[in-house]
Amino acid sequence: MGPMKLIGSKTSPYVRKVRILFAEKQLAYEFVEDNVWAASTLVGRFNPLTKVPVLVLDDGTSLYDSSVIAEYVDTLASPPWLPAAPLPRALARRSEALCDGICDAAVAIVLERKREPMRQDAATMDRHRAKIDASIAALATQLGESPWLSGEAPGFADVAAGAALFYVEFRLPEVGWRERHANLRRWAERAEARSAFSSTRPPAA
Ligand SMILES: N[C@@H](CCC(=O)N[C@@H](CS)C(=O)NCC(=O)O)C(=O)O
Repeated sequence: MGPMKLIGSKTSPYVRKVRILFAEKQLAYEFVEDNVWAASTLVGRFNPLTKVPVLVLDDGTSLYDSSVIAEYVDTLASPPWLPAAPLPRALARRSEALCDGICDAAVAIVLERKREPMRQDAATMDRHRAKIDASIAALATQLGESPWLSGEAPGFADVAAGAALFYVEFRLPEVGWRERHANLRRWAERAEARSAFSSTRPPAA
């Protein structure tokens, strides 16, 4: 049985969510780097949406998107990071949806900024920025004075938040969430002390 192959890039926050979970669970996989924006990308062979991450299993089955992959990976090694009870599980998935939404809004701004200045839509960028600010404020409220979003120990929500918040800091440093939310800054320091987070940092641009 060959190792699972994770196709993605080191800068994608959705890919990083899966990489953090793999590392926390100490599961082996092969990381296949692919630039989904390049004409030569092979991702379309595995995901008709041509988006990363894709997880290719040893029988050739491909899984996407990142939330499907994360839930699958979580089932491969105990203890589970997603709670089993219905409402805690739904709330952990909600945190993931919130964090993925932060990533979607941040990616949209990054892509808009790559367009010619004349073609950039300020109103659209403002809408995305407002979603990011409100969602990060919601994460700060959810965290409160707990060490982790998931409570006393890190869990699924923390993995998703790590991918989203550190991506925002990487691409949109002006958001300044560390300065605005002292509890998120302390959370970030805890997360960065874990090798699953520090070893998956995007390379300096
Ligand atoms: N909802 C998807 C989003 C994945 C996604 O948008 N990935 C970006 C990379 S950061 C991508 O592949 N974009 C290529 C495209 O949109 O054509 C997931 O969670 O996996």
